[in-house]
Amino acid sequence: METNDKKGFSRRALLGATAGGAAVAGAFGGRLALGPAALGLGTAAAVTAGTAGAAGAADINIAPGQLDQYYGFWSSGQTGEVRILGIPSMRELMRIPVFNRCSATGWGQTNESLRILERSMTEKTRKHLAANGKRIHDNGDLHHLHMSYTEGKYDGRYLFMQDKANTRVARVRCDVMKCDSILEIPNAKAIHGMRPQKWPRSNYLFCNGEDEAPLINDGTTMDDISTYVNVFTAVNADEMEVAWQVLVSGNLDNTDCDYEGKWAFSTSYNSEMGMNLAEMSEAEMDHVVIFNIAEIEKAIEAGQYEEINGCKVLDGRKEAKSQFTRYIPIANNPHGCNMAPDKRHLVLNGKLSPTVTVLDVTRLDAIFYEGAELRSAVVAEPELGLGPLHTAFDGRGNAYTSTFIDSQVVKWNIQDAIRAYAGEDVDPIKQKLDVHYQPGHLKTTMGETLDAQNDWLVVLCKFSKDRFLNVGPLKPENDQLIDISGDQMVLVHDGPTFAEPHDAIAVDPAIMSGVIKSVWDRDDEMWAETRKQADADGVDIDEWTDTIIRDGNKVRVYMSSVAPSFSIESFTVTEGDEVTVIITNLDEIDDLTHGFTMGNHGVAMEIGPQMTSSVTFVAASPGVYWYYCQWFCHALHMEMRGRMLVEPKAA
Ligand code: CUK
Ligand code: CUA
Ligand code: CA
Repeated sequence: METNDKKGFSRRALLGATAGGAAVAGAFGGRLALGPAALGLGTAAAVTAGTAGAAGAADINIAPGQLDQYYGFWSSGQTGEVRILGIPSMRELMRIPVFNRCSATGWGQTNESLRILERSMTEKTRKHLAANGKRIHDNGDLHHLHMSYTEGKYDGRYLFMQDKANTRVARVRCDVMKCDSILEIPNAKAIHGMRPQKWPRSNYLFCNGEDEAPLINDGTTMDDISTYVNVFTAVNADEMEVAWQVLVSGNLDNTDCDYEGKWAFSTSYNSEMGMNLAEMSEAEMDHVVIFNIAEIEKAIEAGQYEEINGCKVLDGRKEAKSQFTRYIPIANNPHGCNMAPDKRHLVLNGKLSPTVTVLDVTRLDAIFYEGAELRSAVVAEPELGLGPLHTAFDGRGNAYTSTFIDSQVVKWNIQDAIRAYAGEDVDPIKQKLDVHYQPGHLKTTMGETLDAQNDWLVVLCKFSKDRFLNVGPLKPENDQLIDISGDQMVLVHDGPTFAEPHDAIAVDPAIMSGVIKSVWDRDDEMWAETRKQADADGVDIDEWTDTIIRDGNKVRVYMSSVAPSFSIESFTVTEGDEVTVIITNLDEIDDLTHGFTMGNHGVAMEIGPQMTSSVTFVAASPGVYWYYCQWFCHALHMEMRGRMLVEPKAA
C-alpha cells in the first residue's frame, strides 16, 4: 500500500476533527496555493504520458475542435439543474434546467415547461403555492442522476433525477436533452437516494424518502413521534406515476439495486428515529434495508395494499414482519450504497465508521426464505479510512471509495477484501490518493453498469480552498479527474464547479449517437398542447404565420422566426391583457436558436431550430415595449426585434 502524501503533512491530523477548512487554510494556505509543478507533479499531460501505465487512458488535453471520450452528466445540488460535461476535458458543454428557473431558456416560465412542472403537483402544494401567488416551486436540490438501463447497460433513453427540497423526481429526454416529466411524490418526504432499476430494464425508479413525518401529515398529530414513518417509493418510470410505496423502519438515505431485478437496497442512518443529531447517531448499528421486489409486486397484485393519497402502500416496517423487507445491521450512520458490476457485491459506506460493508446479494434469498441470520450476507468489511461516503468500480474487480474526512480516494480490491474477512493475510488496499478536498461521490466511466471501464475516475470534492483564484467567501467545488488506467491512480485535473454537484455519471458517446438530435421534430410532444390551441385558433404553426387572435382580454400572438427576423414587427394590446406569444422557429439549421425577450416584462425564452415555444404574461402599463431575440443568431441579430404597443384601458 502506498500513501500519496505529496504535501508532507498528515491530512488526517488536520482534518480529522472537522470537515474543514479553517485549519488548513490558515496553516498551509501558502503551500497549498503552489501549482502542480511546485508540488513535483509536472504538467497534467506529462503525468498521464509518464505514468498512466499499460491500459493508457488518453491525454486529457482535448484540442480545440476535438471531442471528448465520454459524456459526463452532472447533478448540481441546490442549483437544481443537470449539467453535461466532457470527460476527460471536464469542459462544461450544456446545462439542462429541471427544478430551477432558467433565465436563458425560460424554463419555469414558458407554457411548455409550466405544464411539465405543474403536471403532478399534489393538491396541497398547488394550494400553498397559489396562496403565495406562485404556480411552481422554482428551486430544487438535485443530488442524484442516473441513466435508464436495459439489461444492466445504459440505453440512452432517459436521465432520471430527484429533488430532495420539494420531494420530486424528474426525467430528461436524451434525444433533445430537455426535461419532459416531473412527479411530486405523495406520502414521502425529501426524496434523496434514487436509482433506476437495472434489470430487465428501468421499469421502476426507486426513491428514498429521507425525512420522517406522520403518514397522514395534516397537523392532527405532530409531536407524537411514534406516528412518524419513512416511505420507499417505486415510480413507474415510463408513466412517471407512483407504482407502489413501502413503509419502512428508520429513515432512508442512498439507494441502489441489483443486476437481476430482484432487490433494491437503501441505507438508513436514522434507524433510531431520532429527531436531532445526538439521537440519530446514538445506536451502535444502523441498517441497510433490503426490498424484495417480487414479494412486493405479488402483494400489490393481490390487492393487499392500503391506498393513501392515491398511492398503493404496503407496510414493510420491522414490526410488520413482512416478506417485503429485511433490515441488515451495519455500522452506525452509513451513507453510500453502491452495487458492483460483478453483479454480486453491494458496498455500503460507513461514514461514521472507517469501514465499508460488502454484501453478497446471492445470499439474500437464504435470509428471506431460509431464516438465515441477517448478517450472513456480509462477506467483507475492510477498514479504509475516515468518513467513507461513496464507492465506484472499475472493470477489473477494484473499488474506489471516497473518504470525506481523510480527503482521499482509497483503491481496494473486492476479492482481496473478501479473503481478508475470511481470515487470510492480504491487504485489500492498493493505494490511497489525496484529493482536494472532502470528496463525496466519485465515478468511474460506465462504472454503474455492466460495461465498467478502466480509464477515468471523477471525484466530486466539496471544498476547493486555495486550489483556485479566490472568488470571495463562496468557493467553487472541485471535481478532480484521476487516471486509473495504470496500477497507480494519478490525479490529472482540477475542475471547479458551481454549487453543488453531488453525483455524476460518464456515458460512452456510442450510446448517444443516433439518439441525440440537433434539430427538433415539428411534431414533438413538448408543444402538443400549444398545437391544440393553435389548431382551435385555425393557425398552422408549421408555416410562416403572423396571426393575432383576440379572445376577450386574452390575446394570442402567433409568430414565426427566421434569422434575423420575427414575422411580426409590431402588435397592439390593451393594458392588463393576458398576452400569449407563440413562436415557431422555422430555421432548420443546426445550432440556430432564436429567443424571445419582452422588455420590462420579465419574459424570455429559447426557441431552438424547428421548435415552438410559448409564454403568457400580462401587458404592463400603456406605452411602447420592444421585444427582441436574445440568442445570437445572425449578423443582424441586434435588429431582430419588434414592438408591443400597449394601449390604455378604455375608461
Ligand atoms: S449524497 Cu451528496 S455526497 Cu445526497 Cu449522494 Cu453523498
Ligand atoms: Cu434570432 Cu438572435
Ligand atoms: Ca444512526
